[in-house]
Amino acid sequence: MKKVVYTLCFMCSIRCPIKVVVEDDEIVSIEGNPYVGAMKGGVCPKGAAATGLLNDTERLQAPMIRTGPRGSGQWKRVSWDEALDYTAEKCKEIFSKYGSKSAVWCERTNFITDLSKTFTKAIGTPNYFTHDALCKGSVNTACRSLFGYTDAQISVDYGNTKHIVLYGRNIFEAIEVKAVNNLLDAMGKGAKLTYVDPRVTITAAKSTRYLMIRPGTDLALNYALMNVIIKERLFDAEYVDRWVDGFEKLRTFVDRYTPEWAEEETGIPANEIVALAQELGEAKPSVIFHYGYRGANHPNEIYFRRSLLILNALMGSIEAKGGIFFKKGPKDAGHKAGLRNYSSQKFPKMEDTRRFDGCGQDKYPIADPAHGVGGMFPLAVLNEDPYPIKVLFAFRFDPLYSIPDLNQNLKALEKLDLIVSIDINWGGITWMSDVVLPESTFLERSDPIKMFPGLKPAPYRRVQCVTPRYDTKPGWWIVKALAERLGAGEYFPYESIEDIWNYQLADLGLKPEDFEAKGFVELSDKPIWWDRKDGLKFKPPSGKIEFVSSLMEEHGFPSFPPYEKLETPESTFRLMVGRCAAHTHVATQNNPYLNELVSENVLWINNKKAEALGIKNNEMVEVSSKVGKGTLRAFVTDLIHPEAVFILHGFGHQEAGCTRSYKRGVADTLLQEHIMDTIGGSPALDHTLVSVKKA
Ligand SMILES: Nc1nc2c(c(=O)[nH]1)N[C@H]1C(S)=C(S)[C@@H](COP(=O)(O)OP(=O)(O)OC[C@H]3O[C@@H](n4cnc5c(=O)[nH]c(N)nc54)[C@H](O)[C@@H]3O)O[C@H]1N2
Ligand SMILES: Nc1nc2c(c(=O)[nH]1)N[C@H]1C(S)=C(S)[C@@H](COP(=O)(O)OP(=O)(O)OC[C@H]3O[C@@H](n4cnc5c(=O)[nH]c(N)nc54)[C@H](O)[C@@H]3O)O[C@H]1N2
Ligand code: SF4
Ligand SMILES: [Mo]
Repeated sequence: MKKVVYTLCFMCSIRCPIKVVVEDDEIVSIEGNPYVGAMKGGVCPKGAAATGLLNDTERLQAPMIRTGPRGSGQWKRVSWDEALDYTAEKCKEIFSKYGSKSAVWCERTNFITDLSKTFTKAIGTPNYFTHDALCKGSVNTACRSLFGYTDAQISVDYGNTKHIVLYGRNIFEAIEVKAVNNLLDAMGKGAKLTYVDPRVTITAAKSTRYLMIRPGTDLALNYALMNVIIKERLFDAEYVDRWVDGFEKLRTFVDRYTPEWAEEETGIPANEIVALAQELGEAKPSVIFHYGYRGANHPNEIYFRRSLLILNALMGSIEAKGGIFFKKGPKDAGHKAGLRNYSSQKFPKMEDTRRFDGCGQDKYPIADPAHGVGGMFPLAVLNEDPYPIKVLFAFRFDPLYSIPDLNQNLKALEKLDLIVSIDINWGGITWMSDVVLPESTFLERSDPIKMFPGLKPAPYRRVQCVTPRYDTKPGWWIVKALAERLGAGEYFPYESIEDIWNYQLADLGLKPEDFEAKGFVELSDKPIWWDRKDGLKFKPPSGKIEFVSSLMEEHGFPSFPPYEKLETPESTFRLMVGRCAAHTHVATQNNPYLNELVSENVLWINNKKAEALGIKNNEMVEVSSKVGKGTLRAFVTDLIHPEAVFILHGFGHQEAGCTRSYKRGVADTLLQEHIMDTIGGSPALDHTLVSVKKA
């Protein structure tokens, strides 16, 4: 029998709404949800390759307990009861010695995040972190320093923009389907796209203006843009006057950063900078300086992200059509409450609230404690600071390949007494685990409902399309089963996914059946905008956008420290990393279809530099940094700045069970030094210096 299921893709964390056609328990087709116009009926290559994941014989198929040394690939297949009992016994032993705070739960935020938080609170550990700080944590902190909202609470009105500036936000390869379609629509109506990157990406190729910037110098460009915008009075004076606190401080600060000064630092001609500022001034307020997802990632990240948001504020583009907007939730749409959470129940008092990462505490006082600072994990383990960490639960996050300095990560993992991963694939962390608990894939499971705030807030639902192909379980089942064995089952008062949905929806006056027709329920018919004249709701004490941030200054961080010049020593390159349209981070390299599209990474190197080093296109080269080295093929090209080299993230897998991705290319983490933004907590993913020679 044929059926149509409206659900959410999970081949990456964008979670696009999709329509899945199923016949006799097999997937017939996957396309964009037709009720969501911006999907235009399509999905990206990874979404289309979901059946490759579903039917993969090399993915996790049953609970496993390690029998040989860590990383040897020797496993015993066990029942769920055996795996869960074993995990609980080990935990009890370890907790009796070190306390439950010795456990860390890490995850890529997902639809059971509410339940993972419930789990850590119920077992009594303050140690929970998400991928966020390793992704856009510094954007998050920058946003809160200016508006009091996180970056997750703002978004971009691509469809109505007149001019968008992207700094290494390679939107046409690091894809979000709706954003890409909306931006293409705007460009069809004449919107301009300025793209800034040391590398010519697909986005550069589609842009109206491309600026090949010296790596790591974007902040200098932005200070010069501010300089011109203020001197030539190109800003939205009425908006700035009404909504900005600290404008005079900014004016004095950027006075020294002229376009001529920036030309020397960035390599971008001064007249280009002036022309760009003038064009943006004309298009305002329908202008977007995209604040980035992860982007440049140098140690001055927090100031770079702030500079982007400040430029938006100068253009009056915050809460403007074609600019940036605040996402609205159920309350903005007139509801008394939103989805109900399990994690807001009353939990026993924690004996020790010091966190492994010092987030919101001593080490990262203003980074977001809701996500933590994941980069601190290997350091906390190795230095036993602030106390010994002994247990790791890794849920849909791979700390081995997703935190810089792979060798340091390996040492930290070796020091743990118990590693439990809840995943769908073999990967860096699953391969190093003691217990592997396989989750069903997104096509085989239902998940808790998720609220998508936005101009029209709407809860969405992921529903099971087909029966699980192997002995796997959904995350909400696994976390409850673990909690029960650790004496914390009472905080998980559900038996089925329907129980969870009904609990979540109780205050919204909705029922699970309301999601059958389209997969989501819109809480508002019209887009909700706040009134730009008097209705903007900024949260800092001044009630305004704080250029001089009270959050930062109160914690001893200056709002405008002088710009520090960046040198790349003659015989070295900045190692830049990024994504391609065919893969998700470190997770899809072994997918049969996606592996066929892109099966290994190569080293982009500038042709003149390559010539000087005697390196020819396609030859094998050795790349080395202070912390590691690797050998891969060279891609010799004039499409990259001479001071930079580039590799795709996600390759260099060492899991022998994955025959398609095993030892293909080099892991960026192997080469990357563990350098962090000391305020926002994000890793400086593009800052490491490497040298290159013929292999
Ligand atoms: N296909 C695909 N799409 C995805 C994802 C995925 O894994 N695969 N992941 C999603 C997620 S979680 C994220 S965070 C986003 C990431 O989205 P992006 O940040 O757009 O993605 P990256 O590919 O990491 O792009 C980084 C770019 O920054 C450039 N760069 C490096 N150093 C500098 C610099 O100093 N200045 C400037 N201006 N540019 C620099 C690099 O050349 C590279 O092109 O993508 C999302 N979409
Ligand atoms: N060196 C380096 N580090 C980085 C980055 C980089 O470019 N270079 N990028 C950073 C960024 S922007 C991000 S967002 C993070 C991403 O970091 P991660 O979240 O670690 O990366 P992913 O590859 O998305 O997925 C991690 C794991 O989730 C598993 N998984 C996928 N789907 C499911 C599912 O349905 N259920 C379960 N249980 N598991 C699932 C995958 O098999 C994989 O093992 O990495 C950050 N770290
Ligand atoms: S961007 Fe692609 S992989 Fe990610 S959720 Fe959307 S369709 Fe799926
Ligand atoms: Mo990310």
